[in-house]
Amino acid sequence: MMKFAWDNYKLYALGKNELRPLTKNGHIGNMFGGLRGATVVDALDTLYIMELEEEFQEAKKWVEKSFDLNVNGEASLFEVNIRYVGGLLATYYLTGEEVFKSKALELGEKLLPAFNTPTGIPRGVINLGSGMSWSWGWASAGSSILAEFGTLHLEFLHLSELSGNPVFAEKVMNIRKVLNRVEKPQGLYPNFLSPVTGNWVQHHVSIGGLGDSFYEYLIKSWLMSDKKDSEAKKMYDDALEAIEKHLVKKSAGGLTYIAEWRGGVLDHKMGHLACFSGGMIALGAEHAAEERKQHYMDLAAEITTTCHESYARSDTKLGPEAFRFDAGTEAMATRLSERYYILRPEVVESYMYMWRLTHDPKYRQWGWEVVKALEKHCRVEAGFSGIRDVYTTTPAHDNMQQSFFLAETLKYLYLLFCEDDVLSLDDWVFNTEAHPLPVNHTNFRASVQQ
Ligand code: DMJ
Repeated sequence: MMKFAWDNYKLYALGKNELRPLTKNGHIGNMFGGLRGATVVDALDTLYIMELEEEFQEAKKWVEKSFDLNVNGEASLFEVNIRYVGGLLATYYLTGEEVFKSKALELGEKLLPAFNTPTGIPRGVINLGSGMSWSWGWASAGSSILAEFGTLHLEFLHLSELSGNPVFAEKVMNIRKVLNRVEKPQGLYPNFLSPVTGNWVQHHVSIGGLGDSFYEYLIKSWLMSDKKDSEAKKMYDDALEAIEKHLVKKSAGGLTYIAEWRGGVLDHKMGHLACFSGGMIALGAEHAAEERKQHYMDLAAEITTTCHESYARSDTKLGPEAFRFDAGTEAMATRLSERYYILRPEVVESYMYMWRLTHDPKYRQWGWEVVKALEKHCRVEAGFSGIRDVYTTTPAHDNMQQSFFLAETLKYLYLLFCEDDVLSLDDWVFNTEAHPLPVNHTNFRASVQQ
């Protein structure tokens, strides 16, 4: 599947950001500020891990010869960080090849002006040429988004480690300081924060979109520091406790889910994005206090089962963008606009963690069901495509092979069927785009002591 996805990207779209597999051309989009080759950079480590050597060399050659960082355009700080910086760092650590390190550092420097705000909380959009930055037009009152400014920590610590320049670590440690200072309603972290005042702008809390990877990076920061960054661990433990108290619910049919919270009122909906949380909670459970371990492992398994149900209850056996638990509905989309599947990884990500941490064979079976469904409904003549409605067996295709399909979905599926020592969870943490970063078994210099 990886070879097919890559070969078609290479044939029809090399150097563009994504492949359009129906029209057999490339897509550029507006997330990466003039940067190109998002699929190349996102795919590098997956090709390498899968030992697709020829294909890895093709991708590497593109990075060496054609990857231009002197661009001028509006980029999402978050997306550039998780896909490009994360992809380059991971490939450097896997291969030791300097080109990936130097590109990561050069790109990291270009992201720094986004932090020039009164609080140091970065804005979401940055012009990679001029360094000007601003907030997303859709984010209320010029706010910054929790999942965006809260998903820089892992990559930025490695940028400091590799460059010897503490500035990257200082930027993300300051974000943590601001978050520690601000009052949390019921211990929860709302999704919108003002980069000017450092106060919340709205009280919407979600472990899905807009919040998700902030929580993921807390537990992974602790793991990546070889369990030295106890502040991150405490923030994770406290946040999870508040989430469990206020957001975790059981449906009439017995399915455990994590609702969204709007100023105290619950929205009984789970996004596909929220399905990463089964894996995250399992990863944290391993290191929880003895008396809480089993409790968190059970919670992780229940959430993963719910996400599996969202797949199993569809005609394609792929899950919708969001599913609900209201008016008699259980784990199904109720709105037409939520029935699509864009090759997202979160459900197989949780299967991979659950498999590694429990070795219950059902997770491999569930992963195999996804493989079969992808082959049946998403494989088209020239690549893999998202589908517009998971509840019909003849779905229309969206004509987009997302770069995260190669970075994450196929990588997690591959790891689900590998031995545990392939990228062992003791030695690597995966950034939120599934790019593996090494655990620092020696010591992170600047970061943790500050
Ligand atoms: C990916 O880019 C990352 O996993 C991110 O954290 C959330 N969205 C996509 C995949 O769904």
